[in-house]
Amino acid sequence: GSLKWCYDSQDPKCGPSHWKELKATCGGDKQSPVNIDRRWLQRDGSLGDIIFEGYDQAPPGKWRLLNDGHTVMLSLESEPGAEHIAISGGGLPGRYRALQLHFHWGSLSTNGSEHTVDGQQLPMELHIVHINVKYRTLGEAKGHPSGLAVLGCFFQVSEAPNSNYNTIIGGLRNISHAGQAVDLASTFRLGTLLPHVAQLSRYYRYQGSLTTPDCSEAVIWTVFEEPVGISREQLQAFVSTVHFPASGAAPLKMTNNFRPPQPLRSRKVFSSRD
Ligand code: B30
Ligand code: ZN
Repeated sequence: GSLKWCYDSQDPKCGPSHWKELKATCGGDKQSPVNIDRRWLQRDGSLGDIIFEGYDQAPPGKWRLLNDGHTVMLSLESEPGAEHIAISGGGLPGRYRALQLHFHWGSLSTNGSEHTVDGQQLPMELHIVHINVKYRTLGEAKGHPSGLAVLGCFFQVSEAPNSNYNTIIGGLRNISHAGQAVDLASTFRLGTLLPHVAQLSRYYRYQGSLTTPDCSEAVIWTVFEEPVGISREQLQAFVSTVHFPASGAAPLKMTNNFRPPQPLRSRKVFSSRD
């Protein structure tokens, strides 16, 4: 797509409040992210454990990390024959294959996430994007309310660095400029990026959209309750290393690449546990 959208930190004239002028869907009734108000959660006993396939093995090939101009993205599409990474269960209507993961972050440790909990923003949020295996392309999946399933993980500042993020963070210096990509030095088990296994059964679930234009309302959202710990220095590596596409003279640091919470309207947010 060639939609001229951006974040306010780049230029308020093309920031999130203007996206609906480019794409009417961005002003729709089922937009993401949302504030998760814990007072209004609806317990859904049918939301059992998510089944993770391939999250436990490091894939044999290389993984490519990309600065796509608005986020840092790791492509997870496996070459034919390679191990497939997928999720199912957890109330999802089928099996979903992993496409990519990416991050949204702030400029201070007090902002950065897209979803908020009781009005509180966390410093960063990871999204792992999956496509319903019954659709062949992203374009096709975007036309269906259960076409995509995104897993969202919050981060919180921890004293100790989180070594599970060393490979990704180590790659950032090579994708400082928009359009740059790097093959990571090593692969790793995707599951190591998630909260502790024992906490993965605690999540929020609601029906929403992509959080960037075209804002397709095609996403079953799963947001884990438990944040992942990451040190201040590791967070700072995102803030200070990666840049938005150069528009003026000096390249602009990639910060605050999050969309603010959108109206919940008639939707409910469900929780898997009390
Ligand atoms: S999110 O998880 O809701 N933030 C896309 C996938 C997930 C989310 C947002 C967008 C997506 O696939 N967008 C269309 C393709 N993108 C590439 C990309 O994956 O993100 C092209 C683009 O935007 O122009 Cu960068
Ligand atoms: Zn995202």
